Amino acid sequence: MSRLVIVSNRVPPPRERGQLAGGLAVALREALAGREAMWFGWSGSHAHAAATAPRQTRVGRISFATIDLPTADYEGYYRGFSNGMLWPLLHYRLGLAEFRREDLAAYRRVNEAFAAALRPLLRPDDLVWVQDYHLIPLGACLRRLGFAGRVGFFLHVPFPPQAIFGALPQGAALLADFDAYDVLGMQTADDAENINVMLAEAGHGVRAACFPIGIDPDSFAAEARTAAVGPEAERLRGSLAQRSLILGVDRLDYSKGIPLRFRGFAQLLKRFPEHRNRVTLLQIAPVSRGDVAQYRALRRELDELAGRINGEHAEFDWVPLRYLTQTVARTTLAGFQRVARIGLVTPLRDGMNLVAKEFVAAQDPADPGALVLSRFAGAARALEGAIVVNPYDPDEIAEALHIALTMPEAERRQRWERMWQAVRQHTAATWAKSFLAQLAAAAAELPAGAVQR
Ligand code: ADQ
Repeated sequence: MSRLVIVSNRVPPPRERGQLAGGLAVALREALAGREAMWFGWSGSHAHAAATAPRQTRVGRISFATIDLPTADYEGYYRGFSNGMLWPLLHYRLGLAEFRREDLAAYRRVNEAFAAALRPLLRPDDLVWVQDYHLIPLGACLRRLGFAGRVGFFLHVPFPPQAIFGALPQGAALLADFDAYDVLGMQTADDAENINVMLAEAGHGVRAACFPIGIDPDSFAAEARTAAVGPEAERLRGSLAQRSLILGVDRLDYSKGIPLRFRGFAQLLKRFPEHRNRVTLLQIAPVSRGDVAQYRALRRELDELAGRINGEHAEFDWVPLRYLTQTVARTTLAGFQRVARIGLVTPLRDGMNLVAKEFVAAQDPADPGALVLSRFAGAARALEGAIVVNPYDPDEIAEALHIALTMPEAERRQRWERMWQAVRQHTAATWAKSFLAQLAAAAAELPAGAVQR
């Protein structure tokens, strides 16, 4: 079997390498298991000079190779172009995007530096799998350095239509970079359609296909079962005093629609007063990218909004909205999701949204909670049993919460069953397996006897 080479902005930190945990690592766990693999990315440290040799460590059959980056390059590449420009653009939020030519230059420099450090480590029959929007030009950089093996790319976030992507300065060059990949993966059919129209119009040969990412449903369900009878879940249950729990779990990010979600909850309390003092919304949103201005503004907005909603609606024995910006351990969260009557997932735009799938996996099949889900999350495509809302309309969120709170048990069970089947159909393992099968097949298409590119 060919060696698998994963490239992502960050690699798992040393303490997590023995037992891979956390987002991408969980998704890749099965793909990495049982084969030789290398994971390449930024070390998390800054360097003074541009070119540093990669540092390599090995844990079992996986080797981790990391490079340091000069502070200024990293700022322009990560905070500037990746998160200040591409993230809002790819989430349809042009008004929040900030373009600077020097950021784009740093983005290209860092991609070149990644390629230069990675190239000598590659073998001709490796399967190289590049992850996400930070590294779009990497494939083309590797080709320029003479790498002719198989390289695939997966975009974890949405891909917008031409009318939005077209606003990106020098966007044609970035679009052309996709052409270096043998396999191009998107989360949903809509994303694939959006990019394919543009690729075709620009005369590029590559086409994107859809590989919806998932979770490891059985292990998440088991974790939730255990955690739901653990001390934290017991404390949470005790504090609710029989009230129904509505749960929101997100990174503190403007794509997640948290302010409108809070307004939707406030509308519920206004328009459906029978739920007053009978529900609690717990929103867990650890600060992320706190050094980017738009994220600091979001935090201020939420602090104010939460204070206002509680000031207006709280009673002396009831605080309707509990809002935490600290991190909560993953296991504890799984338990909380099982305690919740409603999972409230209302991103304005989201590649997939794994929290929605985790909520489904965490439920008690005998008495499951209901999921209120934005139609603009990739997950809405698969989770047909969810109560789907337009997250821009707080009144619609309020109505969906009311429906969920009053839904008969039989309907909850029937909806949950459909969602559970979907969560088990598209898992982290099937995602990685189907992508890698296509990438491996890219070489098989070469005519017999042909020299590998
Ligand atoms: P994210 O934007 O980070 O990921 P999401 O898919 O919801 O969004 O979450 C990824 C992981 O982070 C999940 O396992 C979730 O449990 C965890 N997480 C989220 N909020 C948390 C919190 N408050 N505390 C602890 N853990 C939390 C990007 C894209 C998504 C896409 C994923 C995977 O934006 O659309 O689903 O990549 O491709």
